Parts: sequence; C-alpha cells; structure tokens
Amino acid sequence: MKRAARTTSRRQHPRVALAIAGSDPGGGAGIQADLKTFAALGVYGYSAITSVIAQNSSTVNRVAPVDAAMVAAQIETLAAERRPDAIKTGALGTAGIVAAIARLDLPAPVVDPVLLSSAGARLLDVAGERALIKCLLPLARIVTPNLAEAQALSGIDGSSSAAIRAMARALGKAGARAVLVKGGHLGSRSESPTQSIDLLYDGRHFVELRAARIPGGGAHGLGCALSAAIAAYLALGMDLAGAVRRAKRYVTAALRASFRLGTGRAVLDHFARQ
Ligand code: PXL
Repeated sequence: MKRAARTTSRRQHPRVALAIAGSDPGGGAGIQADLKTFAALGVYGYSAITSVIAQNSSTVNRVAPVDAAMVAAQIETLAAERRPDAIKTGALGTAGIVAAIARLDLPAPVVDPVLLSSAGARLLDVAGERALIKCLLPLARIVTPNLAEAQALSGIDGSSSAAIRAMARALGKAGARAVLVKGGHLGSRSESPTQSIDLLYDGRHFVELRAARIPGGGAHGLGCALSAAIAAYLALGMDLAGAVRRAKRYVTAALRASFRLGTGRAVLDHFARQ
C-alpha cells in the first residue's frame, strides 16, 4: 500500500493497542519502548503505568509501584472511550496490580512476564510472581518469557531444547493459550550459538523461529519491543503465528540498528527500516 493510502486507512480505522507496563524514563524499555513500537507499526498506542522507575541504560536506582486501584482506573478510563484491539503487559510491580488487571474485562493480553530488569532489579515482587501464574497466565493470548523467566515460572531447570519444551508445556498447562520462550539470552551456551532461536508452542505444536544471532550482547528493552510488536500485529488483525513471526523480524531489524547512549547496554532503533 502507498504511504498516503495507508495513512488514510489508519485514520478511518485506527487500531489501538494498550501497553500496561513500567516506565523507563530512558526510553529503551517499558512503556516508552512499547509506545515507540506501536507507532513504528502504525498502531495507536494507549498506555497504563504500573511502576515509576528511576533508571538509565545501565542502572536502576529506584522503583515505585503505582497503587493497584490507580492502575485499574487508568485502564478503565481508556477502555470506557475505546476498547483496545490488543493488549500487552510488561513489568507489573506487585501482586495487587496483577490481580487488579486480571479482574478487568479486556482482550486476552500478550503477557511479557518481566521479573527482573536487564540491570537485575526486581520489577515484580515474589507474591506478584505467584499471582501472575495463578491469575494472568490463564487469561494470556500468549506469554513470552526469556529462559530465566520460563525457568522461574515453570519451576523447571536446564537450558536444553528438551527442557525448554517442558517449560513451554508447563506454562501451557498453567493456562496460557500459547507460549514463546525466547532464546536470545542463551547466547554461546545454546545448542545453536550462531542463531537466536525462539520456541513457539500453541498448546499442540512446537515451532522454532530462527534468526541469525546479532553480535553485541543484545539490547535493553528487546523483550518489551517484541511483546509490543506482537500486540501491534494482533491489533492489526494478524493471526498469532503471523504476529509472532513479524514481531521477530521487527526486533531483529531494531537490534541490528541498535546503538549506545552511554556506558550501559545498547538501545534499539525502534524506527529502523525492516
Ligand atoms: O526489559 C524488561 C523491562 C521491562 N520494563 C521495564 C524495564 C525493563 C528492563 O530494564 O525497565 C520498565
């Protein structure tokens, strides 16, 4: 489609995705990264902030979860005007926030089960981890853990492909309709060190999604961009497997164009040409 036609279609039939996540004032991860991803993919972005976080690309200095009722109020106020077409959740802070979100009548979310920041700070407390398993996984359209998150949520150790499949099955059993275990953090320890392999499980079948591994140790906010891109493509009407494939292509391009702002981790170019 030509640019003008695409813009007209976007204005006549705007698609809306909602990010429920923590704030990264540095713009590399969290809500700010989600909104850039939605914008890059032509979807109107709604956002509800769960935690205010003082951080840059190398350090987290302070985390202040927002009151759970205030998180619910942000979402209810938005949905009263326009129900979002798709939702993603990121760092949720506390069990109270997880429970408040699970009580709302919303489209099935893309759940990025963020437990720690890339700098190692806890972005969901221990009770919140249990609440996520009990209340949010059963609602999830898809859950997108990295290896450490898949291990923590499933209680299964290891990093072989058999172990990763067992983790995906366990998260499916916990109620998620689909599971994407991201292979990015496996690095040179993986069975395929030159490739980044994500495993998609839809409750019946496994599909391996491969991309050439991009050297440089990844980037801050990669998982945020991936889950936001999946939600954006779902909002545009794509089926889940198509949305996951396109989202992986999107973050691969954003990672290839990543750069550093200071001494911390690289940040993505959310607007890189695909
Ligand atoms: O990438 C995980 C993540 C999610 N959400 C927020 C973050 C981070 C990583 O630092 O800051 C707000």
